[in-house]
Amino acid sequence: MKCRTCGQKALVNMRQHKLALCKEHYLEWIPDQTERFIEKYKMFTRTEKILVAVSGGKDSLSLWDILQRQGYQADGLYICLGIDAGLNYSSESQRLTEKFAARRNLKLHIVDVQKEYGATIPQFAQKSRRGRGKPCSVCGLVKRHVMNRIARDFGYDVLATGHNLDDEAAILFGNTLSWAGEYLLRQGPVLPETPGLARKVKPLCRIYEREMLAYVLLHGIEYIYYECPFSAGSTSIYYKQLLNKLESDRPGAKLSFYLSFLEARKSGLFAERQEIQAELHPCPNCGQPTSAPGLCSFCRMMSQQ
Ligand code: Q46
Ligand code: ZN
Ligand code: ZN
Repeated sequence: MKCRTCGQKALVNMRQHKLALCKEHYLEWIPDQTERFIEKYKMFTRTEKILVAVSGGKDSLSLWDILQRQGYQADGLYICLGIDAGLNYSSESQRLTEKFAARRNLKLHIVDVQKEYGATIPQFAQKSRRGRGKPCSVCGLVKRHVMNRIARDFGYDVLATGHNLDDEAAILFGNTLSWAGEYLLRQGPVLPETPGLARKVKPLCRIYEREMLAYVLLHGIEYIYYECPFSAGSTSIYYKQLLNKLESDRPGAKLSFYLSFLEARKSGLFAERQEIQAELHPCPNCGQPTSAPGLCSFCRMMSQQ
C-alpha cells in the first residue's frame, strides 16, 4: 500500500475513505481535515477565544494539539471529578493533561469538583436521586455546569469538545432508537450561543476514533488509555460495538449515517429550535439558562446534598 501523496510506503490505510498515507502525510492530513470542518461548519475564527474541554484522553488532547498547531487561541479546561477508584483515573488523567500543557506552554484551567463544590462525583451520585446506581448523569450535569461557568467567567467565545465520529454516531444511534426529538435537534457540529451560554463545537465530529488513535500514537502524545471505570457496560459502548460491526461489513457506514442525519436536519426534518430557546430563563441561583421552573438542575442537585 502506497501513500497517495508521496508514493512512499503507507502507514495508515483508511478503507472508509479509500485513502492510504505515510506517517508524515497522515500527520498533516488530520489537522487539514479538522481545519476544513471548522470552516465548513463555521465553528470559530482565529480571532475568537476557544476553551477546549480536556479529559486527558486521546481525542481532547489531540484536539488541543491540532488547534494550537493551526494557530488558534485555545486554552484548556480540566475538570477533576475525583474518580480515583481502581487505576486512579482522575489523578492520572490530570497529571497527563498538566504535563501536556506545560510542555507546550499552554494555559490550563483546573476545576477540582471536590474543592469547589464540596464532594467528588461518586459522593454526589450517592447522595442525589439522579445518581442512584451510576454517577454518569450527575457527572454530565456537573461537567456541563462547570464548562459553561468557566466559559462565561473568563469570556470565551466557544467551548470545544473532542467528540469524534464514533461518539457522535453512537449518540445519534441512541437518540434515533427512541426518536428523541429534542436531543436530535441539538446534536450537530455546532450548537449556537444563546444568552448566557457560549457556542459549543465538535471539530473532530467527522474523524473516526481509530484515526484519532493513529494520530496520538504517531505523534507520541501521552494520554490516558483506560476509560473511566464507570463507563464499563454503558449503552454508548454497546452502540459503538454495533456500529463497528456495521462499519467492518460496510466501510464508511458510520460516516454516512452521521452525514445523512446532518443533511436531514438541515432540510428541516426536525422542528425549529426557537420555541425551545424561548422557554429558557436564568437560574435564580447561578444565572445559567435553564428550562426547569425555578432552580436549574445543577443547583437543585446541590440543594439536595
Ligand atoms: S467520566 Fe463521568 Fe464519563 Fe465517568 S462518570 Fe460517567 S460521565 S463515564 S464521559
Ligand atoms: Zn506520504
Ligand atoms: Zn443554577
